[in-house]
Amino acid sequence: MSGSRVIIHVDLDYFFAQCEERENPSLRGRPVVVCVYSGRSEDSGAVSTANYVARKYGVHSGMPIYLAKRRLTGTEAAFLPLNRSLYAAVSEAVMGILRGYADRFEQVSIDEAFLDVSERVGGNFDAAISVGRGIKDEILKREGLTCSVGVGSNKLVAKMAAGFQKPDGLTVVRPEEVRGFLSKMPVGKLYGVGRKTEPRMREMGIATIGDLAAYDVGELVRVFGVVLGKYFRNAANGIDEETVQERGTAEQVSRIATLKQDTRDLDVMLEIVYQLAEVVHRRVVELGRRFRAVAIMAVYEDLSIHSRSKTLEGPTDDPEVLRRTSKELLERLLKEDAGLRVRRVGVRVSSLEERKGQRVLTEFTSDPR
Ligand code: TTP
Ligand code: MG
Ligand code: MG
Repeated sequence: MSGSRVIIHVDLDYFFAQCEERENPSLRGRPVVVCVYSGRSEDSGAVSTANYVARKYGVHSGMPIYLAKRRLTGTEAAFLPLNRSLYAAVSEAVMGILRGYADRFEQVSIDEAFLDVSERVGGNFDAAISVGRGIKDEILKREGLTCSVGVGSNKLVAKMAAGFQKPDGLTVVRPEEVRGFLSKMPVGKLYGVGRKTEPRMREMGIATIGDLAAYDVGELVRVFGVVLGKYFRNAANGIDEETVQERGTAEQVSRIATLKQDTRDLDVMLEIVYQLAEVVHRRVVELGRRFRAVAIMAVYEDLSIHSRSKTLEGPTDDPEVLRRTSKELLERLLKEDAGLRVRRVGVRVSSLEERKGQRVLTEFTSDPR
């Protein structure tokens, strides 16, 4: 393996609406809004997605349908119900194409995926650009769809690059360009900074990703906790070690963090454990899996390592079960251990199983992994 990893992120443009345009070319050029009707009254429900013509009128995912209608008054807009089986079939075809371009492949949602191409391009970004072009051409030719592609040295940068120019974009961020690329963007654009976190950061005087990168890490940890604080710090600096992980192949997911001081205080430890549990949970959901076993581990002041684990009655992806079980295991460990202070704590889930069913409407949380 040569030095730098090369990761490609692909995200289809206005995916559901583009599928509809493809099936019905008379929609092209008109505002197209795909709706999730709640059924309560004629226009109740939310916008699933809209094409870029409709977006010019201020229509976007999540918006109430009546509001989208109001904004599109006087236009030739089409409002369409979801056609899930169409989107699922198109998604499957596209993912099949993408898989052929990757050394390692990870589908993250119905319309996006990461491709690790490090080996096939030998670490060369110019070669990766050709791969990106090849992907765009083939998806257009075979499926009649446009997508946006990002190339970067890790998943975070590749994803941000793909979002930089949409629709039909191809953006490359070389390792030496990462800082410049990120630093002037508003902090809300950073992957993981969601609707709750952004205003909080703005209050702290953090307006851009560059501001966040330069912010005192101790203060970030104090405000957001050690797990998120460090994540924000790294992400803002374009650092991300997360590997491209084939869905269905992960055996376990774990996260570990160092406590501010060695301690045996349950509450102090739980605060960190809950943060770790949240990050682990997100990752499991991202991988499309459920877990059957949970473990807690602790590294003590003498550097000995001990853990406690539990097998659940059945597979689950319930975050509350993970929290509750983690707490129970930590309490048990502290009761049974040698009484030394704890330096690091970790949370692990294993016995992962494929999660069946729809991810479409649940995968859109905007806060961190
Ligand atoms: P996205 O990739 O987030 O959005 P998009 O493909 O519609 O538009 P973009 O060009 O910006 O990528 O989501 C993929 C599909 O998931 C989208 O077409 C519809 C669905 N979706 C929802 O149903 N609800 C939502 O809130 C979002 C964001 C997406
Ligand atoms: Mg998309
Ligand atoms: Mg997407």
